[in-house]
Amino acid sequence: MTSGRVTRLDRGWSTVLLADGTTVRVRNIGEEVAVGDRVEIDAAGERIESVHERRSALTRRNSFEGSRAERQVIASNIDTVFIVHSLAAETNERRLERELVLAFDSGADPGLVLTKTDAVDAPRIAETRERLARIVLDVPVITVSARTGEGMDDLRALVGPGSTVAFIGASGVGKSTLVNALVGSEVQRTGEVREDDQRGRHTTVAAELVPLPGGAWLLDTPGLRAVTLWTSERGIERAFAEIFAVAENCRFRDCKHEDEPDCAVREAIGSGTLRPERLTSMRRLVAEEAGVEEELVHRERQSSRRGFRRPRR
Ligand SMILES: Nc1nc2c(ncn2[C@@H]2O[C@H](COP(=O)(O)OP(=O)(O)OP(=O)(O)O)[C@@H](O)[C@H]2O)c(=O)[nH]1
Ligand SMILES: [Mg+2]
Ligand SMILES: [Zn+2]
Repeated sequence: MTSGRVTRLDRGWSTVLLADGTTVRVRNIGEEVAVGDRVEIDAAGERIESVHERRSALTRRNSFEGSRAERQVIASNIDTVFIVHSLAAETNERRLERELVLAFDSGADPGLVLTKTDAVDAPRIAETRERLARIVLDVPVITVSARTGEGMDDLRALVGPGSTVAFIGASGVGKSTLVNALVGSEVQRTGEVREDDQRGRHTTVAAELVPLPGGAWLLDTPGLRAVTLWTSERGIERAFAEIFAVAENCRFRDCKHEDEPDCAVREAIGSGTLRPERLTSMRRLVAEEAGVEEELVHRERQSSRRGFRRPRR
């Protein structure tokens, strides 16, 4: 048996990088495989025999309207997830909140990278940083330009030797360009953004793991059209930590912050120390994850009635 790490997936086939630096393409029969997985390949070198337990996994709900909830592991065994937003485009704060929950839920540490400093002026950078810092709280924020190299050393400093870092974000924000800048060559194809709204064209179509000379790994992902959540471990609590901190002082442990007496969260909103849209966002995300949870429980009941195995989560 040979051990290796999955660097990309194509319809049932995995590309696996082996310890000697060579890659092989093998079938993933029977095993659910994600980019970033550490795997064992069978003696014949034809298929993946087992997948090592994941230290962390970026997991989202993969489904379109009306279809049932399916789990999609975007990438695994990541140490740091960089959430990438472009300073040259309107920053979508609600999207950022979702990405943070996704990142925290993965078990990796998030960082926020604001790209394209060369395309905007200093006041715009300062204003955006300040506005987004109120959402990301203690998460480190760095501003970079892959074009001029500004801030790239700050980013490099967050990529520890031997660690795996992933870049997630909307199409066109500059994820692949960052990966290329860090690697020092054009390993990832990049694409122009539309002039009017700065949207990208989904140039990267599959997650891909790129090894760095220093032993670190970079994971480029396709721009996620929708950041859909799977069931949470602790992501929401961490992404909305300021609300949970205030809620410690609500009279009731299970306070919903609706019409209960002595609700510290409503008081904080009333006095202006907590922004109401944060509570609204949190509720929306809690409801979304509860929906997935409910569907899974429902499905489990149905399948146990039919004598099926419980779906893996
Ligand atoms: N001005 C400027 N443009 C940049 C910078 N980084 C990336 N771009 C441009 O932004 C566009 C999109 O970059 P990509 O790296 O392809 O974006 P992506 O996030 O990988 O997009 P998808 O693969 O579609 O998800 C390209 O035209 C890049 O040249 C930067 O630092 N400054
Ligand atoms: Mg890309
Ligand atoms: Zn309350």
